Amino acid sequence: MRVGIATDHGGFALKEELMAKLNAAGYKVVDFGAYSLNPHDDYPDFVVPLAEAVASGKVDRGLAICGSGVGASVCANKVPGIRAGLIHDHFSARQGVEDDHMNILCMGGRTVGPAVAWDLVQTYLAADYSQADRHLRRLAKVASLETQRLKTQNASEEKPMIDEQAAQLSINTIRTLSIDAVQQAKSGHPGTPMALAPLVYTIWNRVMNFDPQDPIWPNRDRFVLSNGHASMLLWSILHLTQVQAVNAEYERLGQPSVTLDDIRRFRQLDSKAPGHPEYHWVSGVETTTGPLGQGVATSVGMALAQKWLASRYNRPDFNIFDYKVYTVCGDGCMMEGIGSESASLAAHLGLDNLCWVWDNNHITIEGNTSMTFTEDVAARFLAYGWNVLRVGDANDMDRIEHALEVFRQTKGRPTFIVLDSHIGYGSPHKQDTSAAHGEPLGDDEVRLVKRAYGWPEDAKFLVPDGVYEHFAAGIGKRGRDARQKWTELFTAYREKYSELATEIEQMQKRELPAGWNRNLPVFPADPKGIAGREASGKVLNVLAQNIPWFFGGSADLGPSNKTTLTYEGAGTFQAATPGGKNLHFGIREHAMGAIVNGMSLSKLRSFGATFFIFSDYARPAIRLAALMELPVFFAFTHDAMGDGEDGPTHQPVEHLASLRAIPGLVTLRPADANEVVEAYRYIVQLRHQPAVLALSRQALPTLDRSKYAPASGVSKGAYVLADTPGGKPDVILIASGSEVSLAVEAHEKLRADGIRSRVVSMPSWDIFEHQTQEYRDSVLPPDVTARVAIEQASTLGWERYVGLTGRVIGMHTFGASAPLKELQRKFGFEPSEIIAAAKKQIGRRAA
Ligand SMILES: Cc1ncc(C[n+]2csc(CCOP(=O)(O)OP(=O)(O)O)c2C)c(N)n1
Repeated sequence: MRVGIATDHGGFALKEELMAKLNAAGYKVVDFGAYSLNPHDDYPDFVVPLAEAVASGKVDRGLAICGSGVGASVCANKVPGIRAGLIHDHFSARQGVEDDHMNILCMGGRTVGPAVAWDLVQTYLAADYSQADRHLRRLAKVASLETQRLKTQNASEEKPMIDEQAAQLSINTIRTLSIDAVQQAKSGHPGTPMALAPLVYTIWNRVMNFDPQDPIWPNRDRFVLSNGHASMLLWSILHLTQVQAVNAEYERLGQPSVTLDDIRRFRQLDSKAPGHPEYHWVSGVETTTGPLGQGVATSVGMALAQKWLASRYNRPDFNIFDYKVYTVCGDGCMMEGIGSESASLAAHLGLDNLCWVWDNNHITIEGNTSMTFTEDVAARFLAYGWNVLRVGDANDMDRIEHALEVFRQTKGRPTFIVLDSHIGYGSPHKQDTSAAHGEPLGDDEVRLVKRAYGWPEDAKFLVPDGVYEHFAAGIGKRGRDARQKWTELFTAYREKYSELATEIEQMQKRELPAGWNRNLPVFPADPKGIAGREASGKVLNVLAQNIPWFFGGSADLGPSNKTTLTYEGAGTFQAATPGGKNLHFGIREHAMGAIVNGMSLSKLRSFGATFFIFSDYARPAIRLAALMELPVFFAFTHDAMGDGEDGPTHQPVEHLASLRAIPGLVTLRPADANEVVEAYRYIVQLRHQPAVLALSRQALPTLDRSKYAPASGVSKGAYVLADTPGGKPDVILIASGSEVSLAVEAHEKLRADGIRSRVVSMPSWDIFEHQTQEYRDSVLPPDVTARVAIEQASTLGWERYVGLTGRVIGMHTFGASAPLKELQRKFGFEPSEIIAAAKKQIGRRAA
């Protein structure tokens, strides 16, 4: 028997005790809340959903509790089909069922103790309706009261009934498009779209403020599909709502972003319905998802951005930014660590504009989650501080809508909705099995499913008459009205706050404000110099003042990374101070990466920071930044052996090679303070590329730029820093970061020995690779093959620049725990080693 239970604060403790006992006794218990003890909650919010579930047969019997039990019984009895009784004694608990067919037992949480309550519950659940004539007669009279009332109601509610049919038709269209697309592609994930179509329908057509005509309207509500493998949900809804395509220049193209033909060509080359949602490829996709957990974490960044934008730009009567973020996720997102990291931070920051809906279907690829995932997820989110709601039936749109309404009303914390669903809903042989997760249903099963939906069995990619119109009348109209209202509001705002309006417009196009580069420091020559991270801190503080929407923070290493914005008024971002520009991510590097991405997707210029070694922890998000072409950046300090005594756990070796391997990511390792400035100058002007800065922990000599070439060469990725006048060099020394000054020292000694050497500072392979062949040849003349590269990192890939016969002084092992000087000696990062290598190279050529 399925037993539903609900209470407000008045019976919270009793409910918990009864649930434990019911579970132990083998009943299937559905908990309708409350999920936490909140003295301000209201019993109808829990009792009515329970009563509706009893009335519709979703649960067999109900238990409703409030302080006295009176309120619970009064409101339960308002629901048609409910016969609720407030019972305090054993006799009535039995009699109420046998005579009056009672289907909800109400109790007072403050009037019966747990032992009596358990006795009442057992008695009530054990009893059966007697069906004696006189009781049937009496109940028939009671029922006729309800029938009369329903008749009058239905007469005045004819239109919603039609809407209900159109809604169902639309939902089944999403389902069948998904099924057909996966079947045609012979790959993909049909089960989750079949289950979640009502959710996505409800969010889009009933709730979200999103104008399909303008999918980049700045104040649109955001929808993130974190379980990206269910992409057919997104392609179906983008198509049915006729979301319009936009190009990279933010122009509307006057054509749908996803056509029916794209859906027919799901997962095929050039289709706008690829395997997973891809930002930058399909308009209307808010972020690229697929690696589970990235979407939920990215949505935290979007919500954080809204809070900051509202704080800076909203004014009395001008709610320029008040968008909400709706995120759909599955078990995978809940299992991944990044989901936990970001959920923890979202609650700490009180992001009440953020709603995650968890598809609680108990199925992943390998089977039932009972194998791997048995924690109480709702309790976990309660412990984080989220507002936790449950919708016990993924097909119940009213309850979904109600939960989303509760989200919109909830202040001070994000909302987590547990949505109980059936993967592969409607499939006679595959529903609730992992077979529905990631493979086509098969032709025969598709027919059976369509039959179950009341769909023409042979129809493929069918969009029935009226479906487009239904969406146009729902989200189409609501979104258009909302955007028009906002546009008018923004016009008035521009009149009154023109400077702020200009900022918003520039930000939206990823432009920089005038004077963004004023006061950038110039560092005088200094043999002692300063650390890369120190120089970076100074530059960051200038840029953050020049560019209002430029900010970020560190994963608890701000004082080491030197990323703290220290100027007056910079502030700290917290729930109570959402205008602050210093973010504290806590020790959550992976979430930091995704949050920085989410902020950038909301058009902020965002950055994150940690030690370079821990870039590994953020790497999947950095990779997505590159895939999405987002201009985020990461200030990674302690870039090599400079960590010295911390030892090999803290000394990056393979990280440069690994990040250089990410397509589109700009990796920069500046050699001195002025190169740091130039690196930032380059990065800040990027509009569609992420960047990583590898910065030294230790002081590096500030090179004398009157003697050596200017640091502006950084913008070319590599440049001739020091040369021997009068012709071709005998040997080229190529270095990055802290090794450049060693190369310069070696160069000076070689020169003194009459050897013509050239030093090339190469802070960025990526940028250098984008220069003309002519420029590259001018820096690294092809006929000078005596070459030495010096970099405190894995040598992997350096043969590209030194050739197969060149020498690379780099790392072939992990580092060690010792003072830097000793490590430099041990691993050969000394001028003498470079000189010896250079001479050998020249000798090899001569030989
Ligand atoms: C980080 C990551 N690991 C593994 C996968 C491969 N993968 C795709 S879907 C999936 C199962 C996800 O289960 P769930 O989130 O419950 O989705 P549902 O089965 O409900 O569709 C896995 C392991 C992935 N996409 N991302």
